[in-house]
Amino acid sequence: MTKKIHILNGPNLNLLGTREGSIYGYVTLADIEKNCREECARLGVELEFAQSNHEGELVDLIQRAGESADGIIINPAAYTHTSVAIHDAIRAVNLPVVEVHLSNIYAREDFRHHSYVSPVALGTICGFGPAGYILALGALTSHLPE
Ligand code: DHK
Repeated sequence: MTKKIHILNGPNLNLLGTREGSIYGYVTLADIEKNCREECARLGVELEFAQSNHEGELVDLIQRAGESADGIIINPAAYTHTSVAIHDAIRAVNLPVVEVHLSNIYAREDFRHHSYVSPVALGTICGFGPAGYILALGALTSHLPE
C-alpha cells in the first residue's frame, strides 16, 4: 500500500517569505509545499500538508495523522519550546516523527535551545532552510518498513 506522510507546520510559518527574511529566508510555505509534493511524487508516497497557528489544532492534526498516516514531519515552530501537549500527542500516536526547523535553533537565543519534541522524535533536522523538509522526507521514507 502507498505510504502516507503528514507534514505539519506550526505558528507563523504561514508568514514565510515576509517574516524575518534574514533568519527564515524568502521562500514561502506554498513554495515548500510544492517542493514537498514533487519530492513525494518522486518517492511514491502520499502527502498531506497543513499549517496551524493554534496549539490545540496541531494536537488534532497529530491525532488525525495517527489514524491514517505512516509518519509525520513537523515543524512545531514556537511550540517546539513550550508545548507539553504536542509532546504528549506525538507519544500517543506512536508514529515515527521527524522534527524540522528552518533555522539552526542552537545558534539562536537560549530559549530556543530546548525542544519538547526532540525526545519523542525519530530525529531532528535544523539549520538547512527549506531543504530540511526534503531531507526529512528522505530520512522518514527510508525508515518506514517496506
Ligand atoms: C520556527 C519558529 O517559528 C521558531 O519559533 C523556532 C523555527 C524555529 C524554525 O527555524 O523553523 O524557534
